[in-house]
Amino acid sequence: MRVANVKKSLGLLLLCLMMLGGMPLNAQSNFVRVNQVGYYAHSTKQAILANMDATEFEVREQVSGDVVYRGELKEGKHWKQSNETLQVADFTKVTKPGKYYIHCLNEKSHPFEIKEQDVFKSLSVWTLKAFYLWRASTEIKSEYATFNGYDYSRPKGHADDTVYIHASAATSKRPIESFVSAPRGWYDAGDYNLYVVNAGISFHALALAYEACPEYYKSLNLNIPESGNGLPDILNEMKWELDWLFNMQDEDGGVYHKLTSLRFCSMIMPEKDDLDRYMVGKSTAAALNFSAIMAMASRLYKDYDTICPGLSARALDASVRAWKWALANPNVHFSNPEGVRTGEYGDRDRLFDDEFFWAASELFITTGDKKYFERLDFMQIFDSPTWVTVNSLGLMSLALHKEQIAKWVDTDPIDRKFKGLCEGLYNMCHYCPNLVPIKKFEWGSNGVIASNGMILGLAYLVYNQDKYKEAMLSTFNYLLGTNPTDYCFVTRFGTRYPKNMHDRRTTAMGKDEPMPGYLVGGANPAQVADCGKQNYPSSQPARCYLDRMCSYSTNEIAINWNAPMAALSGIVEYVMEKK
Ligand code: 9MR
Repeated sequence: MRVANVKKSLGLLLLCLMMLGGMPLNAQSNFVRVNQVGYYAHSTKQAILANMDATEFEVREQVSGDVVYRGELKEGKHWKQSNETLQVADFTKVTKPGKYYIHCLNEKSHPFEIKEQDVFKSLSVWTLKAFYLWRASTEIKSEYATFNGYDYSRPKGHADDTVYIHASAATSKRPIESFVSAPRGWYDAGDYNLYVVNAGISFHALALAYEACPEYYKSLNLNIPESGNGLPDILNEMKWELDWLFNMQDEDGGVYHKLTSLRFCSMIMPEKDDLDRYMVGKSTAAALNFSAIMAMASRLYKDYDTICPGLSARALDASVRAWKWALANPNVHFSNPEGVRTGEYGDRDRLFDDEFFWAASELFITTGDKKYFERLDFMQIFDSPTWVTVNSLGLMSLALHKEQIAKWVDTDPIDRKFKGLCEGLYNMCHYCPNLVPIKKFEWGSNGVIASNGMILGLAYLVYNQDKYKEAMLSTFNYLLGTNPTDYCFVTRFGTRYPKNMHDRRTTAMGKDEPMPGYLVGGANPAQVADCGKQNYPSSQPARCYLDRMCSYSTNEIAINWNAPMAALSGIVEYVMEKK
C-alpha cells in the first residue's frame, strides 16, 4: 500500500477519534516540522515534511487560518537516520511579517513567526547567559537570572578556595593533600566539575564568534554583573572561565586535567554540594587546550588593557609555559586514577597531533612567530571538531585570520584545508534529506551539529558564498525544530522544548519551567540503558531522544554544546541583520 493511502486511512481514523473526543480538527502532529523560533522575512524559509508523500503544502495565517501561500513539493527522499521519507517545503516567497503555520494533508506544524528583525537576538543572548547561570563560586542574582517571570537566582556554590592536590597530580612543591585556591569557571554540564579539555572547545567557539562578528558582540548587552564596564559582555563572561583557568596551571607550566570531587554528587543545588574537590592529574591534552585558550585570550583582551590590566600579557606567558611543558611531556595521557569517577575527557590518541596543531595555530596568530607555523602539519585530516579532536579549531582560527597571516607566510595550505572542510560539511548537509550535516548520531549530536553550523557560518563570512549561508540556516533550523523529535532543542525557545534536562540545578530547583538558553545533547541511540530502552520513542538514531532527567545520554546540557550553539545563533543573527 502506498504511504499516502496508509496516511489517508490513519487520517480518517484520527478524524473519527477527534470528533468523538471533541478535539479540534487539524491537531498538531510532528509530521510537519518548522524552525519554531522563527524566520527572517528576507531569508530562505524551509520546513521539513515527514512521510507525507504530498504534492503541495500551504502556509496559513495563524489566527484566521487564511492560506497565504501554496507551494509545490518534490518527491521525498528516504533518510536512514530516522527511517522516514522527507520532503523540503520551501516558502521563501512568504515575506510578510506575521504568525503562521504550515498545513499539509490535514497535518499542521507548530506556529512560527516571520519577522523583519531581532529574530534570534534573544536566543543569542540567552545561549550566552546560560554560561552566567553556570558560574561557579558566586551567587547568581535575580536581576540577572529572571526570564519570563521565572527567577533562577541561587546562592553561591563551590568557593573552591581549598582544592586539594590529588595523588595523581602531586609534586614535591605541591605534595598530596596540600591545597590551592582555584575559584570561578563554569560548571561543565549537568554536573559541577570543571575539566580543562572541555573548556578548550567551548572557549574557542565563543572566542571565534566574537572575532568573526566583533561589531555584533561589542554591542550585545547580556545584563550580567560586569555589564557596562567597557568590556564587551561576551568577553566579560569568558573572563569568568579564564580567571579559573589560570588557577589550573602548576608552577612547572603543566596544567591539571580537571578540578573535581572524587565522584558525582547527587541531584542537589551547587551550594549543597560539600564533597571535597581535587586537582586531578596533568596531561598533554590539558596543557595544549590551555595553551590554545590562553593564546586566544591574549589577543582578545589586548585592546582592553586599561580595563583588565596585564591580562593579555599574562595569558600569553601562561600559554607559552604550557606549550613548553607539552613539548617536554608530549604524550601524557589522562585516564581516571583509581577512586576518581567523574568525567574523564581522556584521549586515546597518544601523539596529540591535533592538540599540537590547535595550540600552535593560536600561538602563531597571536605572536606571528614562524616557529609555531612550522609546527603545523597540514597533512592531517580535518573533520568536525569535538572535545577530543581539535585540529579543526586551529584551522578555523587560521582561516578567519588569513589576511593578517598572509603578511607572514603563504596561506595556500590554510585555504585548501579549510575549503575542504567547508565543502565536506556543505555536501553532507546539502545531500542529507533533512538538510543537516551529521555523519553519525552519538553522545552530544546537537553539539556536533551546532559546531558544523558554526563552521558553515564562518565559511560564509570568509568566502561570501550564499550556499554556505543556506547550509548554515538549514542546520540552525534542525536544532530549532526541523528534526524528527518535534523539539526545539534549546530550552524556553520555540513551542516545544526540553523541560527535564539531566542537570543537577534543574532537578533540585524543581520548577515547572526550565532555565532558558540551554541546548540539550540530542539524539543518540547508543546509551539507551540510562532510562530503559523501552522508554525511548524510537531506536532510529535521529529519533532516539528523551526529555527525561534520567536520559544523560540525550538530555544533558554541557558547555561544549552550548558554546557552538551560542556562536551559531550570534553568527546567524549578525549575518541576517546585515542584509
Ligand atoms: O561529552 C562527553 C561524551 O563525548 C562522552 O562520550 C561521555 C562519556 O565519557 O562524556 C561526555 O562528557 C560528560 C563528562 O564526562 C562529564 N560531564 C558531563 C559531560 C556531558 O555528558
